[in-house]
Amino acid sequence: MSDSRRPAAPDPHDFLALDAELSDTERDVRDAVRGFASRELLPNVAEWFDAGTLPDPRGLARAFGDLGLLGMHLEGYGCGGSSAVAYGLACRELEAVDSGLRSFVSVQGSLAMAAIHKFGAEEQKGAWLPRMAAGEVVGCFGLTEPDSGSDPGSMRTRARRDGTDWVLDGTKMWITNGSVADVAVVWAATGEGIRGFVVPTDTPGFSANVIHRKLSLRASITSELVLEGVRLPADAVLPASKGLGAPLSCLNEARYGIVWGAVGAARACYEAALEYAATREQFGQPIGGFQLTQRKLADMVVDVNHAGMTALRIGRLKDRGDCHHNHVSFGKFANVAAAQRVARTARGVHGANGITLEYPVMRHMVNLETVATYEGTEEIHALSIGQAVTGISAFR
Ligand code: TGC
Ligand code: FAD
Repeated sequence: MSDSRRPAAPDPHDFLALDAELSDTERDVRDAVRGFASRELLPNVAEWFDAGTLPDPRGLARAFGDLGLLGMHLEGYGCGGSSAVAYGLACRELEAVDSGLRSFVSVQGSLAMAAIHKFGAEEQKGAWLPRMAAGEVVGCFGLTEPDSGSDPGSMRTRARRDGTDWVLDGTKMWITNGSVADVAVVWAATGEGIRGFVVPTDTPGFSANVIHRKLSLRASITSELVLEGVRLPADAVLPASKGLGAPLSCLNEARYGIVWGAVGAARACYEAALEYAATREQFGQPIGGFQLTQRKLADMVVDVNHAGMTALRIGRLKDRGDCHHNHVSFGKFANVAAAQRVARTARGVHGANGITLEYPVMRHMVNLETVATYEGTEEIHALSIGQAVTGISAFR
C-alpha cells in the first residue's frame, strides 16, 4: 500500500526527532532548564570562564536548588524523584552552556548526595539531604588522590579508630567544589576496606586549597583537600559503604549525567558552527556553501544525533532498572569522544574567531579535555567495555 503522506524534512536542530520520543514531563524539564540556562547562565559563562572561577557558587547552588536540579533523580528527603531521562535532559541542557555547570550539579546530586542516599543512616540522610537538595549546603566528593586517580583502590587516605571516634589523615586531589563545600564525602581505607565518611568542612584538621592555572573547566572550582588528624564521631561513617564498589556505584550516577551532558556540549558546538557557516562569507559566498564545510556539518550532525540516541537508550534502560555499569561506560566513552570530535571540528569552522571566548566552541573543546579525564578516563572506559565483551580484565 502506498503512503501518500510526505514526511517532514529533518529539523537541523534535532535531525532524528529524538525529542519527539520524550514524555510531556521530560519536555517540561528540558524547557525549564534550557530557559533558566539561557537566561541566567549563558550570558555570564564566558566571563566566569575567563576569570577562572564561579563568582557566586552559593547563589548558583540555591538557584539550582530552586529549580529542583540537586539530587533531582533521588527519592525522598526533599529530592525530586525524577526519571533518569529527565535528569539526563537537565544535564544535557546545563552542559550545552558549560561542562563546569553540569559538573556542579553532578557532584552535588550524583556524587555527594547519592553517596549519603545510598549508604547513609536515616539520621545522616535527614540531616544533610534536604538542605543539599535546596542548595543551602554545598557538598563535594573526595575519592581521587595525588597518587591514586584511575586506581582509587590504591588510596593512601586512612581512617583509624580511636575509641569510638574515627581519625582521618590523607590528601584528596582535583576535588570539584572542595573549597566551597560545607560537607565533604571522603573515601578512606580502614581495617574493614574502603569506607565513606561525612566530613563537615569546618572540622579541625580539614583544609582545602584551590587549584589555579587550569586551562580547562575554568568555570568550576577545583581543590585539594588536606585531612590532618580529622577527628569524627562514630556516626560519621556511611554505615552501608563497604569496599571500593561503594564509591564506584556513585560514579555510575555521575558518569550517566556525563553521557547526556556530552550531547549538550556537542549540540552547542554544532549549532554555533551551523550559524557561523550560514553567515560567514569568503570567496563571495557563505562558507556553508563549500562542500568541505558541508562535510564537516554532516559529520557533526551525525555525531550529535548518534550521541543523543545513545543517551536516550541508556536513560530508558536506567529507568526500567536494566542499566549495567558497563552500559554507562559505553555511553561515556562514545559520547565524550563524539563531543570532542564535534567541538574540534566546530572550532575549525569558526576560523580565527573560534579561538576566542566570543564563541563557545573552544571553551567547550578545552572543557571536554577534563570531561574525557574525570569520572574514568577514556582508557578506563575502553578497558571496561573490553572486559565486558571479552570477559578478560586488562586493568593490570
Ligand atoms: P574492581 O576489582 O574491578 O572492582 C572493585 C569492586 O567494585 C565493583 N565495581 C563496580 N561497582 C559499581 N559500579 C562500577 N562502575 C564498578 N566497577 C567495579 C566490582 O564488581 C568489585 O566488586 P566486588 O564486590 O567484587 O568487590 O576494582 P579495580 O581496583 O580493578 O578498579 C576498577 C576500575 C579501574 C574500573 C575502577 O577503579 C575505576 O572506575 N577507576 C576510575 C576512577 C574514577 O572514575 N574516578 C572518578 C573520581 S570522581 C570524579 O572524577 C568527579 S568529576 C566531577 C563530575 O562528575 O562532574
Ligand atoms: P592517571 O590515573 O594517573 O592516568 C594518567 C593516564 O594513564 C591516563 O591517560 C589514563 O587513562 C592512563 N591509565 C591509567 N591506568 C591505565 C591502565 N590500566 N591502562 C591504560 N591506561 C591507563 N576526583 C574526585 O574524586 N572528585 C572530584 O570532584 C573530581 N573532580 C575533578 C575535576 C577536574 C577538573 C579534574 C581534571 C579531575 C577531577 N577529579 C575528581 C579527578 C579525576 O577523577 C581523575 O583525574 C581521573 O580519575 C584520572 O586520574 P589521574 O588524573 O590521576 O590520571
